[in-house]
Amino acid sequence: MPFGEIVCGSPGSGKSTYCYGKYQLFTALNRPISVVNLDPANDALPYPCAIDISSLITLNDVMEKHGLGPNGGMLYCMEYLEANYDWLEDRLKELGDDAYVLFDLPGQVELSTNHESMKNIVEKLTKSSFRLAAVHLCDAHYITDASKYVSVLLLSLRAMLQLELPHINVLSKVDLLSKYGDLDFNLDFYTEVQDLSYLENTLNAALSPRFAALNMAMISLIEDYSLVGFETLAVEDKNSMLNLTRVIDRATGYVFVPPSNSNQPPGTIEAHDAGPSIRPNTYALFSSAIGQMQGPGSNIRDVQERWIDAKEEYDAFEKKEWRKEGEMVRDEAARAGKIRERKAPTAESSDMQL
Ligand SMILES: Nc1nc2c(ncn2[C@@H]2O[C@H](COP(=O)(O)OP(=O)(O)OP(=O)(O)O)[C@@H](O)[C@H]2O)c(=O)[nH]1
Ligand SMILES: [Mg+2]
Repeated sequence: MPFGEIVCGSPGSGKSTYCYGKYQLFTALNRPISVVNLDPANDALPYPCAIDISSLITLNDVMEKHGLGPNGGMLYCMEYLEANYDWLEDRLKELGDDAYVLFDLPGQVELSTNHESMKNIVEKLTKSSFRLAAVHLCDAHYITDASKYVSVLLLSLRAMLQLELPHINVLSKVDLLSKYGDLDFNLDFYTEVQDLSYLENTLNAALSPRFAALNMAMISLIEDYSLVGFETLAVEDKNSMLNLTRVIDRATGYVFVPPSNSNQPPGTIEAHDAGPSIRPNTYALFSSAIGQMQGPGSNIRDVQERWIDAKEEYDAFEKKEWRKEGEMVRDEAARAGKIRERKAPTAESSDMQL
């Protein structure tokens, strides 16, 4: 049964970068992954692409041929993809039953909030036995302003109701948060969508009384349904990526057990007596998907400490560790080179053997 993620979110929220980051992480972990580009305007793809909508239709062609602007053209492309769903289906079948597929969507939010084509495509994928989760990225920058945070909450709720999939909202680019000054509340207030009435003072200070009241009415609607929550993501941070992966695996029910003959993942230390029979359990990092969430980055207070409260100290520490690691790799390579030199038969010794 193939699994996958519908990666959606507003323009520039980091969808394509996330797909590339996940491709690199999974490749290092020997975990299957294929990326499907469904953005017909994406002409500089950062990742190796298994299926590219551009070989079916491109935004430029549509704009030229039908005299449409970029946004109308994008909706046309999605309707065209829906009408030609068999094109996508045939290519997905070629990826096999064990595929794990990331669908990189365009940034137009209406595609995941009110336009029907993407919803219909998702329905068709689910019917063809795909187990999917929606990963909805929102730029973390929006939590620095109360009224923008309210609109991100509404947008996330709307996407959840539209796509009808197991849904994970993500505040992306948390590594940049400290640049925008102090937050009004701790990070967990925003991710856990705790008692939002605390936003009242901030909204009253920033908006006219009528708009502040409207925002408060929207807040109470969001609280009534208590559906929205957020994970966090800093795409270049391995712990952050692993934590988000665990959350998504949990939502889809994916359990990864590498084949018994799989190689040891790079950077891990081989136990002396680790034969092939115990290897899958040793390296099945994700087989605990249904277990407790643990590990660095799984606690939101740690995320706050890493990226907001003590970012500079952590950055300096990581830099030092990378330097050490680099030196170790260099020394190891030099040592291996010397051993190879010693082992290589000289012309004289070869003659003697003959
Ligand atoms: N610092 C930081 N930058 C990020 C992160 N994720 C993405 N970016 C940057 O954000 C910018 C936009 O990223 P994209 O991946 O192109 O965003 P997108 O959502 O695919 O954009 P569209 O396809 O245009 O909707 C790029 O400059 C990325 O390098 C992150 O976690 N941290
Ligand atoms: Mg993109």
